[in-house]
Amino acid sequence: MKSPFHHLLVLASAVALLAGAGGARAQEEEKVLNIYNWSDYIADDTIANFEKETGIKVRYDNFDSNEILHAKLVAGKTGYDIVVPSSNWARMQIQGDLLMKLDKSKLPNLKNVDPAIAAQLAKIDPGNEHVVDWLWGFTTVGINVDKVKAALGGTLPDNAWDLVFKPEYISKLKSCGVSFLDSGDEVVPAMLHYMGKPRVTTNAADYNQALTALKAVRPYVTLFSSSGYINDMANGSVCLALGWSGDINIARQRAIENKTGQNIQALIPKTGGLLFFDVMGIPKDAPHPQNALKWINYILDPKVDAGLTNKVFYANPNKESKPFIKPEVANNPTVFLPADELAKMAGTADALNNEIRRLQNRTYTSFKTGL
Ligand code: N2P
Repeated sequence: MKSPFHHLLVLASAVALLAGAGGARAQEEEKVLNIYNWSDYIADDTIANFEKETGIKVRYDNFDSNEILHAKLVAGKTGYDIVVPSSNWARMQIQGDLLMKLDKSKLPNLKNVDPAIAAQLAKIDPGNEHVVDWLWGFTTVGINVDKVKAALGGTLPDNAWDLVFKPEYISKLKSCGVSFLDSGDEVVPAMLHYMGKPRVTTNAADYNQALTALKAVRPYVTLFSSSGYINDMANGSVCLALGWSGDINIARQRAIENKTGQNIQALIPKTGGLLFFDVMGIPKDAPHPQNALKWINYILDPKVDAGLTNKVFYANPNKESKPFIKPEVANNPTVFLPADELAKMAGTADALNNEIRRLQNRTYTSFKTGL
């Protein structure tokens, strides 16, 4: 005999079923994805192919510094579904509860991620729960080979950092245009590293020394730029840049394609550049988190990741993408660093905090403004 509660049970499960269906419906998002990424950091067809594949319309905005992205994330309600901070900044954002945990069941392509890269990122995101590598590269020195050699009388210094940080070199290059990245978290750690100190430190005396050394080269910096310097190098109006590895390679490529006659080269400093990993994350208050997961999974397709690297000359984390990378890109040691060079790079394990950011900002602003 059926229990007197039978009808009640049937009713309860029917309600549960309906609620479940309603929940699923509520999860279906409008077909929009808002992305905030660095400029010059994507292939021509990456967005169009995603839109075709998913029917999701992408709105794509650019930034040029972690400082700007971080300020927006802290303020909240950015409207963005995907953001791409560098990993040392992502650590602060994860600790500040600004990024969502990823639903890995929606990311089958995580299987393509090189375990060595995942291990690197686990240092700032234990368990790889919040972020996935977009691309990685290093902060370094780029030159117009012919102009720099001519200005220096034929020879380059042994350590490429000398070009930007030693007055005897940079003073000779001012007349052909010198650009520095417009970010305290680039210029200050680069100088600290050049001086043989950790790129991230809380020692105020180190920052004072860095500032003194930076002030000595300030008269020779003609431009502060984190994106425009690409075209300036390509067309010959900047001959020396403290910039990013891939961007300098983009300048090289543009010079070749536009036949500007400029021979641009990214250098690998003898003492190593500053390694960075830029990572995809989903803001805690993202309006379209499901679409964001679809984007991350799409990017981790081997061909899509290879397309990024082929276009912007930064390494991707995808171990299955190698066969799709053009030989001239695969063989470029400033894209895929040889193991001995990689070992020399100043790593990213020491994340930032607000105290370090204050020290960096104070040093950088004083350097830039001369006050
Ligand atoms: C994009 C360069 C981004 C590298 N053009 C710095 N994280």
